[in-house]
Amino acid sequence: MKTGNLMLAILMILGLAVAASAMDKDEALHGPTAYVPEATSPMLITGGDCTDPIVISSLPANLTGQTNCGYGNSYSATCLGSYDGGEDVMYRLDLAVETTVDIVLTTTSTWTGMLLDNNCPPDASGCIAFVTGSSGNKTLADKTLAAGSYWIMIDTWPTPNCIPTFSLSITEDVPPPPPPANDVCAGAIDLQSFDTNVFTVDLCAGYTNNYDAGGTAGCTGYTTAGKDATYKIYLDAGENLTASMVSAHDSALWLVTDCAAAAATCVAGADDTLANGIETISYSAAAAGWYYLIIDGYGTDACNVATVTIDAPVANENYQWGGVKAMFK
Ligand SMILES: [Ca+2]
Ligand SMILES: [Ca+2]
Ligand SMILES: [Ca+2]
Ligand SMILES: [Ca+2]
Repeated sequence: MKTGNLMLAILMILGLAVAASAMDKDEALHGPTAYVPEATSPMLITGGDCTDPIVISSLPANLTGQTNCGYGNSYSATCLGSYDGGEDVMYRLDLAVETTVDIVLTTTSTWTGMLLDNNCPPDASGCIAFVTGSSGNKTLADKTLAAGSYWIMIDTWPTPNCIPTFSLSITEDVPPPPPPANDVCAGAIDLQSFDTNVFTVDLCAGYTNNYDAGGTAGCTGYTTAGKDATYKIYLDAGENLTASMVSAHDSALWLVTDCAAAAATCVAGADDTLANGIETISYSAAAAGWYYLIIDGYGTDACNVATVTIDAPVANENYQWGGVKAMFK
């Protein structure tokens, strides 16, 4: 019939237009898509669909010898795009507390996809995360999930219609401990709280690089891109502070009045020697106030155990540094 032919022609043109606009590199590589008939009744196999997922309730989970062949194509309108036309297997991850996880699909199969979502069936768009690709393993890394249940679906862009064998591992990311409080000036340690004027600090023990004295225009003459620790001391106008440090790395130390503008408010700095050299600063307070001593280094993220020696005024009621009780007015 004429109308029928016209409709067919329109559909063909529309189809070609859609195909042309959606054609990307993956599609060009993949070739024709095969169609796996969608499962119309519940799959009577654990993992077959959302009603009976494979439940993972403790971590780490290392599931080897997994497959989705024979699990049916239950879902093909998910955030995986073309990568959900094959058979799919569903996992449910139950978390009792907020957890940061790494999810890794290991397989030699091609055209595989993996999604993570808090809904099942998975959302057509706006999954928590997904990963697809023509080859290789698939990783969803560093996903921080609140307590609750999550679904992981593993599928293919046919062909292949399914993945004969794969491994799924879910491991908890244990974040590194937070840096010491005196990594930044907000947690600077008052020098007069020490019972000695010589102390060590291991700049590699969680400290980070927060402060840079700048380049040639800065008060150390060089950048201080090393990891830094902060100390503070209250000086009256005219009081002197002498500080030195030595470390196996190319160390640097500097004294500032405002850590938020450390380079600009630096009043003394030293980076005159290389590794194992002694750096010394001496400063006579121009005004009363808190001064922040930054124990630092030259190289990017450089660190080591540093030995710091302080000569400074100690309040009369707080005689703690046996050898340095003098006021240097
Ligand atoms: Ca599917
Ligand atoms: Ca720091
Ligand atoms: Ca630094
Ligand atoms: Ca140095």
